[in-house]
Amino acid sequence: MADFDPSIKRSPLKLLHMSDLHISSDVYADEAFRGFEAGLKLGVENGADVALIAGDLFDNGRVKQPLMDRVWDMLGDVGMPVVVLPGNHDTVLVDGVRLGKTPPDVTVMQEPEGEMALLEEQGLAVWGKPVYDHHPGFRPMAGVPSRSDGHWYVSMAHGLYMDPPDPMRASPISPTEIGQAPCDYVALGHVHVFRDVSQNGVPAYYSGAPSGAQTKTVAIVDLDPVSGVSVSPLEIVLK
Ligand SMILES: [Mn+2]
Repeated sequence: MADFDPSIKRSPLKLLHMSDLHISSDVYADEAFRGFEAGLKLGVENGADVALIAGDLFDNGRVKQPLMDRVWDMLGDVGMPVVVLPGNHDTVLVDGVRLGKTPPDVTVMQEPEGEMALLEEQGLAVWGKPVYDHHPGFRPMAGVPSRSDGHWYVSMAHGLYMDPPDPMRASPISPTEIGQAPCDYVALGHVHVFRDVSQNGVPAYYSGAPSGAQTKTVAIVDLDPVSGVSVSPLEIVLK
């Protein structure tokens, strides 16, 4: 259960939650980039304090270096810390092979067993396990560490929420894994539509993708010490 222990002092915090941007897509390269730009802009306009990208920032390993550099520049200039969890399409982001030099305020998670990003100034801890092997044995939400301090605590996961689970599908996420996560919020990616899969009082959402064939969205997440957690989809209309 998400806990709101009154003895722990937390300040309100606003997150921009995006996923599945698929920059450099062979199918909709231009739209993917404009969706990324539009999503960041909505986050800034809505006063987000932190941006979370829950996987599939890039579509494939053929992304050109100048485009990658431009994406890092834009994330570095957005005026808030950014945490990126590599998804199954982000082969350029894992192993550090092509990661290169990312801006100081941009964290790209790398640890195969999961890692914690601690944003002291924002009072936020973010945990995530990057996708190295997109197969049924990889469980993106297995082993979420317990809450260790008074910060807001968010888990990011790139995978497929299923109830009931299908043992043949890759990167599964179960209702129990979400319901037992010791987190204030679970920021999901992989499904390209905004979707609420909260369990047992733990808020968990897919943000949807800001480009592509479905309704284009990002999510704004309000973490409030008094009223709790609220999540709103923001629709993106690309001209
Ligand atoms: Mn994916």
